[in-house]
Amino acid sequence: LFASVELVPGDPILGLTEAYNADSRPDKVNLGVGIYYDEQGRIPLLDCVREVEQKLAADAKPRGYLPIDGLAAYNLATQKLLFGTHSPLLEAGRVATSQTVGGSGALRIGADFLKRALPNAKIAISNPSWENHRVVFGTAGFEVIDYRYYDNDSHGLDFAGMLADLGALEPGTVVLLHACCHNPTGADLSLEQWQQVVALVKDRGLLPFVDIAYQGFDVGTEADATAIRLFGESGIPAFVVASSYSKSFSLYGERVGALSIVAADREEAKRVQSQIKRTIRSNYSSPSTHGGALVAGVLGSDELRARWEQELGGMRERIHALRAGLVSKLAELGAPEFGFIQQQAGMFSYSGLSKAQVDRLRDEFGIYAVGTGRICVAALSQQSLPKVAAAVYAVSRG
Ligand code: PLP
Ligand code: TYF
Repeated sequence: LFASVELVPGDPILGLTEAYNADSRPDKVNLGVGIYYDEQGRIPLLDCVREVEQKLAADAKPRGYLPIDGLAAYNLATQKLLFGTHSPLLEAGRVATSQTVGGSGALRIGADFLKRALPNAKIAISNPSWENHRVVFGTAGFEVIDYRYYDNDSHGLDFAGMLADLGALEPGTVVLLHACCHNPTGADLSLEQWQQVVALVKDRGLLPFVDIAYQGFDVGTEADATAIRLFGESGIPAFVVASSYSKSFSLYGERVGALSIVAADREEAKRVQSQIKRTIRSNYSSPSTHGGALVAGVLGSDELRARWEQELGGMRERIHALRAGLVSKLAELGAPEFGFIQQQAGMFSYSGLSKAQVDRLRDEFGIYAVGTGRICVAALSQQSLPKVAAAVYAVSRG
């Protein structure tokens, strides 16, 4: 029956972890997948999460289904975190939010909804972008086009190219934007650059689709939501936000995300939400209970929320220190040209290493990075740093 079914190549990033796991070298380092590891090389379980989890276990509840669009307390807390506690959009009832199966689920439900609502719209994504963006929107039936984003030579944003390409898009085109901590490059827009992009998007009648998977990993939860806040203040009639707590709560496997759609008014938001619910219903019916309850439990308590901000700040500051450490080690070794790594934001750095250099890192040193040269800085440790710096230096001079 399935004789003609073709074998699909594995995900390049997740495939790296498989290869890493199979490697028997004791000092191997996995800088492939986008996961934050602590100094001991473990995925942290945040204290604030542990506390809610213990309370939930002590007062164990039956597991009924959640509503199609998830836990109301979770959605409300998510809206405040994204749009601001006193957002006029929220007060006007213009935002329809649904708990989704991770940020990935938010992207896919959003894509399916948009394809139905705007069947002729195309989507523009940054070049490069998280590879799954192209896959998700392509699978939902979108024609995916690129806009310029990254300049390999300067290791930073190609902002002029970005503006030129966005300015040439047909009105009505959906534009996928990374709110902060761009995956894979680590190159972000400044406040002034965001203001220009928001003005351009508004002028041109484009539909922003903001992906925020790393809120709190660059500057803080408020500052990292700048793009959402600016679109919120801009007066545009609609935009979409896909958000994820996978990283910010270190809850990768709980699949905690949300889709928020800003509509023109309360009544439009209601109609949009009814469509979103239908889309979810026909995919997975309703989200799971546990992860949402953890996040809602933390964000619903002033004390636990403050502790979360503190723990998130700890992860953020540790990444900043690892960036600085890597840059200074490389400079010490005689490779000062890697200074740009310190300007990049979030978990990732586009290191500028070629595919051949990445292959050498793996084969000769047991260091795993993505073939594009993306390294996950959040997977370094003070212990692995000297080895990684020496290896990067060696392959960059080879
Ligand atoms: N968007 C971006 C840019 C990401 O990097 C990721 C995860 O790596 C996601 C969305 C999806 O996150 P989740 O694991 O919550 O599905
Ligand atoms: O490292 C990255 O860019 C991601 C990580 O269900 C990832 O691809 C892995 C699994 C998943 C979502 C994201």
